[in-house]
Amino acid sequence: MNNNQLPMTNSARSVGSLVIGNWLLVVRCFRGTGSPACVRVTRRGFTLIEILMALSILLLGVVGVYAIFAVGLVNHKRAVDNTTAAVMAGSIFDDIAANYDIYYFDHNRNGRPDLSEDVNANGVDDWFEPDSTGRFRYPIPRRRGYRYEIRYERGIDVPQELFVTVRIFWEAQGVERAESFHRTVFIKNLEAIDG
Ligand SMILES: [Ca+2]
Ligand SMILES: [Ca+2]
Repeated sequence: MNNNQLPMTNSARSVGSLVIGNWLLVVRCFRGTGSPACVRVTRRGFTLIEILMALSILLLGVVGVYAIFAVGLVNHKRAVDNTTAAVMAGSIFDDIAANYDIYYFDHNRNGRPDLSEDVNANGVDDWFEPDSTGRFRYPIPRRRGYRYEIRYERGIDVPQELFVTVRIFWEAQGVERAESFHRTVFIKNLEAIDG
């Protein structure tokens, strides 16, 4: 048994010491302390096994870097989406404060702008539907790929106080995402406008 294993063990050792010895010589070469043996080794070049090992190590590194890069891209997209949604919500709040009596009134008091309701019952808020000429009927803030809904709650003590919730929707990687934003907007003559 031992006699059978001995040659293999010695062979493995000699291969191992040969590889280590070669690398030491290569290192010496780079340090400028070359010897005839060094010159011989470097002239020999690399074996296929050595090239495959080097390529494997390189591949592992590249895969790792690519994975980090991919995660970074996803996070970047998410940050851009969230920022876009926040900017859009801000412009909607400002538009409500400025144009409540024209585009955002809630005469039927159901907690959402009358013009945003689905009067023709086709599942799409009416102000997101273009008219026959392809133009949107109301100059509400919009951005391609995003949609939103507006909800109102009225203050009890202050008659011109409107608590507005804007919910922004968009699609990312095939999944619908949503973010809610809240702001209290003061509308002069709120009660008079909504009757
Ligand atoms: Ca309404
Ligand atoms: Ca509709």
